Amino acid sequence: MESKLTKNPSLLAWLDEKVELLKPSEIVWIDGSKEQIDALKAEAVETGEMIKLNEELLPDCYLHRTAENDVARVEARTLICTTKEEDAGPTNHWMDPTECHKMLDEIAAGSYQGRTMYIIPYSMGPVGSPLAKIGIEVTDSIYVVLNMNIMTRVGKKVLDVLGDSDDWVRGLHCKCNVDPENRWIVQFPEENSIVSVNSAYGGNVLLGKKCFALRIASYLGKNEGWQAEHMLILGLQKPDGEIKYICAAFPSACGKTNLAMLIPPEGYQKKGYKVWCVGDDISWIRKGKDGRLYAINPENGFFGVAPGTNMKSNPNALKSTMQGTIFTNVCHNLDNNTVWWEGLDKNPPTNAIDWKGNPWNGAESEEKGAHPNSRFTAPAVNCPCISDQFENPDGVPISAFVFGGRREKLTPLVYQSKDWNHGVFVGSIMGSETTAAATGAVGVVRRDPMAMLPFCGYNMGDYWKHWIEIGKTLDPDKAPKIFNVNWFRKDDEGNFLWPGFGDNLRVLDWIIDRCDGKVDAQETAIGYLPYAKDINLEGLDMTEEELDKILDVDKAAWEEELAGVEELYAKFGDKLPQELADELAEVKAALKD
Ligand code: SAT
Ligand code: MN
Repeated sequence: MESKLTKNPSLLAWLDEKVELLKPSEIVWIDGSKEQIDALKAEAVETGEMIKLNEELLPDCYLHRTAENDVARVEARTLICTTKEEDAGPTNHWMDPTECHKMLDEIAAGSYQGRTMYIIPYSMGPVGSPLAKIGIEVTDSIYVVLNMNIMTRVGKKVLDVLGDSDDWVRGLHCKCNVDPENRWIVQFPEENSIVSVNSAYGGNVLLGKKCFALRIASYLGKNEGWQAEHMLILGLQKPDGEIKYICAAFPSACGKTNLAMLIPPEGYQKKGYKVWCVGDDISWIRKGKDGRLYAINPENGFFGVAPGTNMKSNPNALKSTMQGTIFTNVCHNLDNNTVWWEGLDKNPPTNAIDWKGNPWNGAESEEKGAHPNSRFTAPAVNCPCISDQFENPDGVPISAFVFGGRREKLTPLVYQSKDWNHGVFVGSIMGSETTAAATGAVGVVRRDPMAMLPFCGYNMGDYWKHWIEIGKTLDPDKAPKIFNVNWFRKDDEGNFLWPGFGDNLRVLDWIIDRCDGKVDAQETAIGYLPYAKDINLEGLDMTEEELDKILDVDKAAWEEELAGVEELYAKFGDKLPQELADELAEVKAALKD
């Protein structure tokens, strides 16, 4: 017999409905105890769902492989179901909620037969924090339970905080038979609910992450006067010991995790610079009593891209994966029962199993050992540079918002917006070359406003309006300054023009100096750009002239870019805030000067 962990009436009624629909053979409440989690790990190993890795080299670490057709988020099958189609907006896929429930019920009906229903109570944000929110995920996958246990705060303590309230996000996941033709990831913002069927891949099934913490939360934030953003949070400690916090938005697989855990270049380290990681993917942001904006990271772990992570690119991330981590779709080194991925080191294993489960010899194979979107799920506490503010229920005060994308040409290394509304414009025109984090073509430029295109739970026109409204409530002296960065500029031969990684600190340093009013900048048509002399190049094999090449504004190319922005804006009709239309007109006029 299941032992229920709560008497919450709305929760018990909802669960009764789900049991009726899904017909599980067994029901297990996740209480968050170590004994229960350990037993589930053992069970997953026994059934082959996870492989236990070398206990000495990677204690408490596991490997999991998803189905070959189930390795990334599926945006075309991700729906926002609002009563009115217009409320989902032109950049989301929409279906009528009643119709969609009917379709999903038919897919889910009876799908738990012979399986266990796991009930996961979880908190996004420190348990009990005024900025936190509670969700319940029902799933038939142990892998989901174990990942949620890393990515969120899970267990009985969450139900104790919830009490009898019905303010919680309903999340249903049914693995079914991972049929791509019947795969749907559906948000019902008006019902505070999420349904995900026929997938077992991270972003589609760890419902606390993109589905709740971005899509549902962005909608809640609009109604409740706060913001859910696809942003990392880092603290930059200056030599005097003061720490300034930055939130930065980049599309998936553009280096948010690397930036959030950055190790300063040697010269900077010697001076006493340090970077502290508060979060690597999502920020929940709200105005504090002192009138400044405060952010928390609602997550409790990192769901990071494995390929390219190494001791040079991100030693802190790599160290975070050394225990208590679940690896998904990486390569299995049979010689020592550890894991490997492209870009980990130059010694691919020769006696290995690739992400598809086939024998693999890294010395000979043309195929990749790990999937390009293979991931590690690592506990945040493992991170050597985790901020001491990570558990602060009130969050950290934000000095700067930074937007950015992956652009080989055009966008300069860094520029600052002229004011808040212009900053909202800068975020809204973000474009980035696509990556393996979502299914579809890789490497084509798509507009991805605020890196929220796949994650905004309502009409993006209204979302921009919300940004503008937030700005109106802020004293300009207290509002974060807004910037745009691009680490990915290349020359015509395809070589990167900026070293990136730890050297990005040089740019963050300029950003904080701008926030503190300590450094001048040149006014251009697109915003304030640094003078090359003000970016510290000490210790870099780079001249000011070379730097100048990525601190340029090619007016003709920008006019072309803005034509693409106009196309995007046109989709929103009268939902486009007048403020953004005005900003666009102003930049266009300035480019003509
Ligand atoms: O798979 S996730 O959506 O969680 C990761 C990402 O795409 O950023
Ligand atoms: Mn992300």
